[in-house]
Amino acid sequence: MNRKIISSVMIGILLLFGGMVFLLSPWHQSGEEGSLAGLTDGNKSILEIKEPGKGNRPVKTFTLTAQDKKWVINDGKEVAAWTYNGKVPGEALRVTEGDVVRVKLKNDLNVPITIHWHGVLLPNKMDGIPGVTQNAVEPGDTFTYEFIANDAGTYWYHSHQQSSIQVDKGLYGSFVVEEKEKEYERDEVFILDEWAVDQERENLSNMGGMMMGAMSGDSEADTKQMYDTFTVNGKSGNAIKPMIMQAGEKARLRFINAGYQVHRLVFPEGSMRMLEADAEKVKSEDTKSNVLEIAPGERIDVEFTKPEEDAVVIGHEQGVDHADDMVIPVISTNDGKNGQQLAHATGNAAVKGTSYGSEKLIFNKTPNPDVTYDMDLSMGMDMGEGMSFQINNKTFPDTPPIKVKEGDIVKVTLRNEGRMNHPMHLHGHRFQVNAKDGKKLKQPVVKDLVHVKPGEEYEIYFKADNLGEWLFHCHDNNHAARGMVTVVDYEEVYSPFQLGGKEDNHPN
Ligand SMILES: [Cu+2]
Repeated sequence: MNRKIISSVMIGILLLFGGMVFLLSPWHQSGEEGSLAGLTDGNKSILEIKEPGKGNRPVKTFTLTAQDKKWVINDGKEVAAWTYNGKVPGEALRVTEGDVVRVKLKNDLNVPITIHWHGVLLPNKMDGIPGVTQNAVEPGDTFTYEFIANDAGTYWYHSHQQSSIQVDKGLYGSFVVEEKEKEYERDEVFILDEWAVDQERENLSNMGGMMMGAMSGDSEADTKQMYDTFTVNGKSGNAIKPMIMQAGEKARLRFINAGYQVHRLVFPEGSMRMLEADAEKVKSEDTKSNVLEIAPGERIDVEFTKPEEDAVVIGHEQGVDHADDMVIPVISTNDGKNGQQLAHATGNAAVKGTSYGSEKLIFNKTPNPDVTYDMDLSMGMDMGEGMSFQINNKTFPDTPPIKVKEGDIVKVTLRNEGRMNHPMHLHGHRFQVNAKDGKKLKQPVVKDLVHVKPGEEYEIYFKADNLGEWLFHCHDNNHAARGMVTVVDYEEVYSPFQLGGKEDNHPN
């Protein structure tokens, strides 16, 4: 071939490459500006929705200050984190069911932020979505969140302003609502995450990863490329503190996946039984599996029983890059051995958030829906905006909303036509998963996040019983930032807030 042709082809490839780096970098967000279609009709502002009385319930008060912090993940691995109260994860919040929770957010960062209470059923104006339920909290400002913690379970909180960037940088923490009568004395929270410690690598491989993922069909290639370190409660490998437990001792372990990759944890055989998924109790009669799969954004609680051996580990399934970063040693004495070098157990078939039926259902038989919505999840390549993640071939804020009236029963069929995983999360409601791939589930599951893998289809039902404007989006925040977001839009109410604007409201 002619040398000139070769070099002009090379230049073309380089230009394309360079353009993609710009277009796909996390700082290049698609244009969210103005009011959302459908969110401006309705007679009542979401700020005027009547709230339940708080009576003389106990009030638990917290202050969360968002601030910069150099965070040490492990020796030699330090990141410039954004934190709530100087820690990654942020301050762990614990209350008792029925408490009034009052959290004052103070913003000492130089970017606007919010707090979203992931999984908590609360009034719309406390949901923390900039441009939908509030204005982003500007640097130096404060905002107070207040709601009743009605339902015991494991939750988490995180910023919902530019969440693909802000959650990535550490703006998240656990929120546990304890039962009035606690079943387990020993109760621990573990938040799983991935970090791009080498920031320079991040932008480049973000693009490369997405491209490769799209071409190779690897459903996680985008995030695998981008992140080089796994963490448990902000630490990795031998910096993770072991749990000290005696043989036969039982503990409740609450796992929260704050990252964008699926994590599979391998437990010693016979030591793990699932208790709850997304704060809903499950019927886990079968305890044969020792592998727990946790989707991005998902919470799963298990009962763990310490085996006879002195030291064991709960570790990430092998065969995945950085698996050795994610290991929780469990040892019987604090004698300096930290257990990290122990062999991981080998796993059998994994259990996950939809493996067991829920104890309490919303619908005892398949209801007749008032509203049906087919949600096709797909990937697109738009040369103007880079790679996009679509709902019904549109990207947010142009995605068609799910229009409901208070009291409606809503059926949504989620279908993943792309080649990447989409953990879809609904705010302000729980839904019941009734069918997968066209087949009725023997045991329906109540959740607020369903992990839709490539080719899969789920039928979910929920009751429109919480007036407001509520996001329904992919919890791989990189996908949300590139369009995979829609809104459950109640006819009766409107949002007085705007996307973009001088507040710079960017919910994804
Ligand atoms: Cu997704």
